[in-house]
Amino acid sequence: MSDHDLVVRGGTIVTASDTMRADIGVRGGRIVAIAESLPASGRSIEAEGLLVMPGGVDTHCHIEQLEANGTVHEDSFATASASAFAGGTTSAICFASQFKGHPIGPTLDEYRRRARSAMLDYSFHQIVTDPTDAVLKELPGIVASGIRSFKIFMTYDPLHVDDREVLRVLAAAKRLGAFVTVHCENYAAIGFMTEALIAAGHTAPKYHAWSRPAVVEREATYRAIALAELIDTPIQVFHVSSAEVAEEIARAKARGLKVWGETCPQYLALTDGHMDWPGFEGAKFMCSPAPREAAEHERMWGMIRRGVLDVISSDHCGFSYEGSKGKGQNGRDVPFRDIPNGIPGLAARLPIVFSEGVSKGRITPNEFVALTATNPANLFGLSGKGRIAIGADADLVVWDPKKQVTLTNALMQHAIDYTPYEGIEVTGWPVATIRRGEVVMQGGTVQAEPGSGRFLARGPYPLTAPRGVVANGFDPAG
Ligand code: DUC
Ligand code: ZN
Ligand code: ZN
Repeated sequence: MSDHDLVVRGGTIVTASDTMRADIGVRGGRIVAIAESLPASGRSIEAEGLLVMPGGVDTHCHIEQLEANGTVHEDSFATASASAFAGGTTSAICFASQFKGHPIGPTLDEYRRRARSAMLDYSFHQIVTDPTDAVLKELPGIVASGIRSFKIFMTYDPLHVDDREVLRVLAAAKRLGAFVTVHCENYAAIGFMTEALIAAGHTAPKYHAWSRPAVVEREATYRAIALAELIDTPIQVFHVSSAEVAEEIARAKARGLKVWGETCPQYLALTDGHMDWPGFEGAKFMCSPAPREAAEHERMWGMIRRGVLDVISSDHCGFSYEGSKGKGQNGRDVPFRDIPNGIPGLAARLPIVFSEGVSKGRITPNEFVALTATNPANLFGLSGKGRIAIGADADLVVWDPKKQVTLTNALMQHAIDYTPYEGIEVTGWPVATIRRGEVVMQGGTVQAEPGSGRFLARGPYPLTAPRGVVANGFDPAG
């Protein structure tokens, strides 16, 4: 009888803390041996001259998300899984969104049903848009089912919560031991700017960025941090676009608050200039917060190196350029306000971060692993994910650090008809992806059974516990 189902042989293992030349033995979907040389048994993957890293963990993906206007994001759990594997990612946290005025339960059931076709391992962030008393009563059951994080939006019409509602969600999360992620942009300011721009005839996609400059994000980030401090609830600020926003997180961390910061490849590789492409093309790059000026990229890498931003997710979003569900769903002559926000990036995330980060000497390979796998797994309580250690899930990516690739939409293997990263040259590319010991991508060919992805139920974990510090010793969360 062979000892291992799979041996990854001869590679350079890179974890968040160590680099070593060793073989990895896998049995029953887990890592059971890490040794200088393992005997031949089961299937082998030859990794001589290649890096072997934890499979990517993408804790911010909009997959098959249901919109209030009745549309559904175009990437299904099956197609998004294929895209994830193509890019070296093996697990993701996506979103189950509440519709305002409705209970969470039935909609969450619908997400659970849709996710049954997943091939990657997944969990959900529960988006809370309407924290009424009745909805707050649903939250304990949701957390007990393993959904241990919420997302709140400080802007967007069908999703936005006001400050009092932010506090209600933060307090509920504290009571339940759940972690809160926040989309920080000032709703009223964006509304005001949008009206002013449109009144002045500024309707093209590029004015999306003008309607929400960094100050709008910085103000909301400051406010979210202050509200989280009031309740003593740890938060992660999602998709930080610029250093002046990250500076608010740095100040919070320096004061000992439990505040973490996420950024995304679009804030390291795209600019506001992309939204000025001719005609409707700029819509391909419209996301919120908006990509900033090119000079911001280097400042953001500085924030990453300082540890202010400790997770890089994709914020993958499924709107094609063409078609009735895509960027032009409301027509192509509409003002920027009526173009859906969000860009796809699940498959491009690791290649862009590796190329811009490691290949260009801005971060080490170990920092790359920390940012794209280990930190997100730890922060969201995905035990067994994001590391290479005995007993961990055998989620691995075998990586060619020298391979040069020009990104094309075909390489993304998603259901979206474009990639905003088309034509970008990267150095570093995944040659095989292994999910729980199964080779699910090799040489660009994805092979996995729809439904083989597992729901990752997340139990309590200490990292995101409150600090136990409240003003005047009075705990407003009860
Ligand atoms: N921003 C979000 O917050 N969510 C989805 C897409 C986007 O651009
Ligand atoms: Zn967001
Ligand atoms: Zn998002």
